[in-house]
Amino acid sequence: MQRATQPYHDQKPGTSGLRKKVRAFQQSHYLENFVQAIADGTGGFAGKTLVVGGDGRFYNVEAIQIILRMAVANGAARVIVGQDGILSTPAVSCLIRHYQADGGIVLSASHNPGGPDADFGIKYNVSNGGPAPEAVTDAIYACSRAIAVYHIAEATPVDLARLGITHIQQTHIHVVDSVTQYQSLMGELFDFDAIGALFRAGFTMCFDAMRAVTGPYAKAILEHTLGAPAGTVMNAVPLADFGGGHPDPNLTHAHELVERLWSDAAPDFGAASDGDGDRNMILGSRFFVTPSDSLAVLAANAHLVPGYAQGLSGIARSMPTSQACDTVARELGIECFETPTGWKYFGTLMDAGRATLCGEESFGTGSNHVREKDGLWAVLFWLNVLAVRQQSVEQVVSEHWARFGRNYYARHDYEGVRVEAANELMSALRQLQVGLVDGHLGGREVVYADDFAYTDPIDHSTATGQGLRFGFADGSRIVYRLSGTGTVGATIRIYFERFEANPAAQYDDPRQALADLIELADSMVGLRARIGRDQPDVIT
Ligand code: VG1
Ligand code: CO
Repeated sequence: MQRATQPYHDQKPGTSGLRKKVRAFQQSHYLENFVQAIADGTGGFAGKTLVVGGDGRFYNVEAIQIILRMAVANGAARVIVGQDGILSTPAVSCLIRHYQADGGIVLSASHNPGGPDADFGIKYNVSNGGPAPEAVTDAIYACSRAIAVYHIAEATPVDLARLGITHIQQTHIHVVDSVTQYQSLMGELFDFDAIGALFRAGFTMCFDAMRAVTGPYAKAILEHTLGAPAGTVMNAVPLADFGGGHPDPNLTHAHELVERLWSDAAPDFGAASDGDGDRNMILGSRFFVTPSDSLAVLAANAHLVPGYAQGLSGIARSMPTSQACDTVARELGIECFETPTGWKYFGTLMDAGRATLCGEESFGTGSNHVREKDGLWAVLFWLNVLAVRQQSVEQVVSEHWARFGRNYYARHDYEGVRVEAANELMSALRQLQVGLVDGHLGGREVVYADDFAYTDPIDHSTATGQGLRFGFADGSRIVYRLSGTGTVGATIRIYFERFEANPAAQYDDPRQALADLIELADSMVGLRARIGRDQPDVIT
């Protein structure tokens, strides 16, 4: 059935798909328009195989039923759906690759809160399993602005609880177990026997699923397969509103886990994942591993893990991610790439066999086993490394710093800032950059000052305006970016990094090591006064 519609003009995908308030998605035809734009912008769904699933947040199931009826009306041959509509983002990527699907639709707003007054999102992934590159999202956006009709079948809702195949017109709708395929991929990469032995020897861990999508995956793998005691996974049942919290694995939002890891009865290892299961936080007993360090440690220890024992082809990190992994890449004699923020920029490098591990400072780590970042994968990688090295998290990281030096790192986020104030701040910073190279800022010599631009080494596509960088002669830097995933006002992110080669001179507290840079970032254009804030909302 064909229905007439009118375009919405705000359906431009951001860093990771289209994210809006649930209420925005509930506007008449809003979701339908975007799904039709995905079909139209990718050559139609006719004859294609798609994977569909989401993180279980409010509106997940309603959206899936609409997408299924639209896939039917647009002529799709086959749709693979996770049971109860549940699929983590890395599991969608895994299934697209496993079934050699043409693409996939992920319903999630990741770490943003869920519920009728909170956030929803929709993202299209292409046939390599990764987020659509910009050329594709541009085409989808263009279609969304010109849309006049969409296609939707009349059909009763598909029973998403029941595994198996339903036929509607020419389309086979295949409801699959959300975990099985993903778990089998993890079993190929990691030494499950060694990790199981670690648990049998009394090693303790706590995994916080934050009432989001990784609960069923973590239970199945950690508790039911690897033998971790029941209760190792906390907040394991996905809820439509994540229990009212932010399912964001950092020291601020995963505070329940953090309290346990800093308590007298702290387990040996702590980890958390986000709403859609692609982020991870790694903790030791009273010890926090920055995501940038985690990437570097995994790279330096990859030879200990079966799936990576044959060596890494290269490492890729997003520009604001610390340069800790660059040092490891140099030592290993492999390539290291610096890309814009967002997992979509890693796809070409992994497809071309140039990057094996990829990471972002925003608690994202992954590899070429799928084309998304993967929270539980990072946790299993750490467990495998700990099982082989028989050391604590703190020992592993301290030895890493002693060998490679330490990149002190922090990110400050100012959320819900007035859009005009944020834009004015960015223009003031751009002004300040003019003619700044070889000059000084706060007593530091400036060696570069620019707006990060990127040319993909594989397909030569370009991205500009990816973050204002101020780099200093001692290797330290400050980066300013506006977030592309928020749904209210603007979010300003400021990233600080400083390298210390000599372990003897190291500070315990990164805040101390970065104090001068933080002060400078505020004073150079009067940041706090401009946006009327005393302190950041979140520090990671
Ligand atoms: C943020 C992170 C970025 C990440 C993106 C999607 O984007 O900074 O590194 O790729 O979220 O992650 P932004 O534009 O808000 O800085 V997820 O787990 O929200 O899909
Ligand atoms: Co996420």
